[in-house]
Amino acid sequence: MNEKFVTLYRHIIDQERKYPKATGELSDLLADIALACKLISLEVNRAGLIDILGFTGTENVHGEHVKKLDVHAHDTLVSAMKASGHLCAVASEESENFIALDEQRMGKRITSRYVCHFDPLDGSSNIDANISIGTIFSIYKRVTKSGYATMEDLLQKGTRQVAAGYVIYGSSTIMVYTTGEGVHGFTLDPTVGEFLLCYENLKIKKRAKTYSINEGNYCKWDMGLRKYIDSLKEECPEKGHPYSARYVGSLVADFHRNLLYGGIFLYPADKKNVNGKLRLMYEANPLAFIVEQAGGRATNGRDRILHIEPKTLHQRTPLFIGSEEDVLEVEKYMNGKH
Ligand code: AHM
Ligand code: MG
Repeated sequence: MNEKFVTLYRHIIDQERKYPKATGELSDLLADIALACKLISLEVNRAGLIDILGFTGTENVHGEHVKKLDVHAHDTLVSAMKASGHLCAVASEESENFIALDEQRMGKRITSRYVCHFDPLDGSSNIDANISIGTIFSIYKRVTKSGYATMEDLLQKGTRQVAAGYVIYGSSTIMVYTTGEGVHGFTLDPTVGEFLLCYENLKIKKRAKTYSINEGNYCKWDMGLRKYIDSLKEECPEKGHPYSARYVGSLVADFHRNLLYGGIFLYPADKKNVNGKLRLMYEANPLAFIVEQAGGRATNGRDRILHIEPKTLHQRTPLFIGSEEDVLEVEKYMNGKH
């Protein structure tokens, strides 16, 4: 059998065996997230049929309530996490407050050791255009010892993540995850319903030739960033300029492409969004953990993303993420050192 014929679950268990004291809870939790994402993937694939099959407004032909896909993804993840019993709280981009999960399961009192943050369906403005979208997740150990989770459990620095990953619903469904032991990717085989290993120990190029940014916001950026983007478009063979521009508008898709081919993704602060647009806990932290594990870099233009002390669940941050040398270069421009 091909040595790469490894299922996601087998891979997670093999990683866990490196730690004799591991309880298996994190492995189960990752498997439960993968299951929820398979269900979301099915629904994403059916999304284009909604009109054809006669759904009207918020009801289908049977008079059943039809949920918007992002709400459906949120509900699926929360239900799966409740059933898993390994989380004491879930925070989601789709919900204003975190959801504390009951510690009572099957008549027994349990102490769940983890909390999880989700962006249930990233790139939601692309759903109706059949463009890649995804789910992003980030797992921390709880800080409090028992009972219901508190905000202290949810608001931890990115360096404290024990696992993070994303699932991209594209031409195939792919899950990428890290537990701090490298970055690994798996493609969903829909015939058997299993995620199969396709990338082991992914590493991002140190420098690349691709940049991803919403350039329509150019007039709202500060001068340093404008100069940096201008420089990428000038002819300069020593630096490999001009770069290519690639922007899907789904962070998870832009990030995934840059992870595989190399590149830099930028969502800066601007005159309108003074703290940027993207969310620290749901988007920036998990992808920063992954990119660093792959040998890349993630900052807010000044500081490492993983070092930011979160103050609120839905806090935003500027994000510069991808190939290390490219991110270092934009930081020089941003800080007037170029
Ligand atoms: P979402 O989580 O509501 O989908 O919003 C985040 C998305 C990212 O996926 C993407 O990188 C960004 O917003 C695109 O923003 P813009 O349309 O301003 O370029
Ligand atoms: Mg998002």
